[in-house]
Amino acid sequence: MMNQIGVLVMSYGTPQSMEDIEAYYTHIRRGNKPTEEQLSELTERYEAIVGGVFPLRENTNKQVETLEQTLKQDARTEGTEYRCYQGLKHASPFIEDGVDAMAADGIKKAIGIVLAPHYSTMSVGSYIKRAEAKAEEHGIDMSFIESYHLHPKLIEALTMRVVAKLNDFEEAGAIRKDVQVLFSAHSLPSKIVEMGDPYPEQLLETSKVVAKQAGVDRWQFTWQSAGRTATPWLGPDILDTLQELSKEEVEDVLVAPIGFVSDHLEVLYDLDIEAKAVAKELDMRLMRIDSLNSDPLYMEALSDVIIRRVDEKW
Ligand code: FEC
Repeated sequence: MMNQIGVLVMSYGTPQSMEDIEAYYTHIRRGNKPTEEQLSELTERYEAIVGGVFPLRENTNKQVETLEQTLKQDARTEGTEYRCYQGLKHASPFIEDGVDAMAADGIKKAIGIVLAPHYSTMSVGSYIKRAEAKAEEHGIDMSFIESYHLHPKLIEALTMRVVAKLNDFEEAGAIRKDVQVLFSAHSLPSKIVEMGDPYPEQLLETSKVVAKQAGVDRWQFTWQSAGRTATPWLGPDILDTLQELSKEEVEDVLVAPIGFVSDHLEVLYDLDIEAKAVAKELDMRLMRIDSLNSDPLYMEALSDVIIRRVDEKW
């Protein structure tokens, strides 16, 4: 029998339908139901993005499919069958379902990877913990990719997107060097810093390298999408950053949400609707780089880290 490697591709997850939003939100809140007000606020955000559909589901499906094809096409995988399985953090198929599916197919060796390039104990770390526990139950030998935030192909894909939008700014009459580039990622509770979490540093590393390769001098990192809880979250938030930039009379802003790899609520609502509205009020022009989704370079970055890990381990 051909050598088989299972690849558990993990992603955040999104509801299947409008009726599923409550269960999804309850899962995010670790079993605590949202209030009516919280639920309708989230429902309205989904309605606002693309009329109540959930783009993350289709994007994740496509990423998993394309990654499997990319692995198959790589000459280094000849003689080994790579099979990709999906495991979502907050929706079905859950991470545990993905590991069960690998076990049902007789997979004995597997790699776990998250569709988020930067490591945090609260994000990628928690995906890994759940997959690890389930793999142990099934006796699957599993190795995890913790981060890939400086992979040259990821950097190239992001750089190309920054350059493309700077070109658009120029065509629209802006002065290229005056465009302020904002790299952004999902905020997390600020206690992660005291815990020595690598998340903020890794995000800065990606930002620095992309800025350098795209020839951008005028940039800064800012957080977005912080939770609405009483605990402090990492800042500054992008909406405050826009206010500050307006005081400095910045007119053109390019947002590069490097912590995300798909079109979904945090990009399509928090940036394209909320941040754009604030920018408009401040008389600023705001554009956003295109999301990676199933970009071939991104898929090659993922397949490269997976193949290398398999070679190292087995
Ligand atoms: O399009 C969609 O349906 C899903 C979009 C979505 C992505 C995403 C990614 C990340 N999150 C991260 C951290 C937190 C923390 C909390 C939290 C809460 C929410 C809520 C929604 C939501 N997140 Fe999310 N996140 C997405 C959506 N997230 C909806 C609940 C309502 C709200 O607060 O807005 C707070 C709860 C908790 O303590 O767990 C923390 C991080 C990422 C990026 C890495 C990754 O993809 O895993 C970090 C996409």
